[in-house]
Amino acid sequence: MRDTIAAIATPLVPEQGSVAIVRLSGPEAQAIATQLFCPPRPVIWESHRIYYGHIQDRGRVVDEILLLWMQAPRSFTREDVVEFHGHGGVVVIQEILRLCLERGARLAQPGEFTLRAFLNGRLDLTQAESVAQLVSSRSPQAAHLALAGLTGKLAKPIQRLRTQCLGVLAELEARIDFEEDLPPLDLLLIETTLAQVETTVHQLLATADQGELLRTGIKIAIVGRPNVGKSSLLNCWSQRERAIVSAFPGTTRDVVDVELMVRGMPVIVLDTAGIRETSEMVEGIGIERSRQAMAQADLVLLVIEATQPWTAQDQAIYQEIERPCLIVVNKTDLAAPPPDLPAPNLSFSALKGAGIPDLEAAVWQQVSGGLTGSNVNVAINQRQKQALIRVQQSLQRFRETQRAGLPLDFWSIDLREAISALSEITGDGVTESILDNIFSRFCIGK
Ligand SMILES: Nc1nc2c(ncn2[C@@H]2O[C@H](COP(=O)(O)OP(=O)(O)O)[C@@H](O)[C@H]2O)c(=O)[nH]1
Ligand SMILES: [Mg+2]
Repeated sequence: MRDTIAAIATPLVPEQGSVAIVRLSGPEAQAIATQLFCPPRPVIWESHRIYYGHIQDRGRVVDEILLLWMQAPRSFTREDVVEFHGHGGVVVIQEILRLCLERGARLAQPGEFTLRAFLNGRLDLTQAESVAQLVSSRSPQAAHLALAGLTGKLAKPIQRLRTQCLGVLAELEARIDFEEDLPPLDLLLIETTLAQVETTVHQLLATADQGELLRTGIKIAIVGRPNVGKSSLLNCWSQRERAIVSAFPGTTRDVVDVELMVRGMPVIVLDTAGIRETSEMVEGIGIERSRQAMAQADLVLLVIEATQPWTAQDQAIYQEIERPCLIVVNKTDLAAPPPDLPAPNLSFSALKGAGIPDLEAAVWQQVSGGLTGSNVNVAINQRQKQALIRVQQSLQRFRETQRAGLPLDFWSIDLREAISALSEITGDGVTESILDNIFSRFCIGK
């Protein structure tokens, strides 16, 4: 029997939020609540009802609250759960928590409510991880992916793969144990089944990078010669006067960053010092930083100006770029873009604010690599990616073992390894340390 845990489930920010919640989960939840809660009339406890009353400590009123009672197993943790919804603020809610702890609850570890939901079979591990992802989502796209995971869109294909592998394993094991009583192995069927498994694994693996980008966002560096309008582009795109714009070349000395949303994806845009030969020290340091930003970016926007042809300087900067690159031809209010540019390009005018939809479309295209927003249904995280790579490797070894004509026992070792990697993703038979690692990244109260 597990103990009863308690935590503040809402953020603790002074003067923010008009409701604060303490959550209790475990066998003693109701007993602890009864000791603290004073309703105006005697309460007949009914699950999933809200009760009005006060929290009292030895006759002293601590807060006026609403109490939500959810009886096991119809709760997030599948345990008895009580939530006290108090008036917000930092002090009072902490006092309610303290009273719960005094009456025998234990302060929950980060992620422990979700861990219990997992241990009690309400969620599998992919869903539990999606809870953390949903909470930390910084964009609608990322939240969309997390919700897909939470509703089991990732768990289902993984379970299907596992069932398919188990089917093949059963065939093998049966032959190992009772070879003489059974028809020979259907090698063709095994091959097609495992080929299907590999295709799905491959497809899932392809979602990892997209998922990562949608969750954490991408970095875009704006680079180019001095005075082509890099800072103007940043200001125009972010609709803020973030970077200093001037007619003097060499104005921007340091990297300036702004966070934007492009089609629901978080994007950090870095404006950099114009790259040129200089003997001026501070400008030189700035240019060094431009180069660093350029090397670390997921996408580089090389800005040139329409009033000049593609110059030797543009070419020199272009050759330094080792990341995916788009050329932005700025100042098209003054002249038409020069012909024959060496990379995908688009027309822009920071002065007129023209070209932003095209720029965002091009950025999205570069990043999503053909996947359109709503088509990204699920995305695996790094842990799931590592496990799927193990599945891939095991199946590869399976083939080699089979080709080498080794006995069936050896085939089954490889297959078992694939099954165990799949089980690790959903949490069927995971180790304590994997769980610790996953749930320690949650916040307390989740
Ligand atoms: N006509 C025109 N001038 C621009 C445009 N964008 C920037 N400028 C001007 O070009 C000069 C340099 O701009 P700035 O953004 O500081 O360039 P940076 O050195 O590349 O950051 C400033 O005088 C801007 O007003 C544009 O789209 N059209
Ligand atoms: Mg500038």
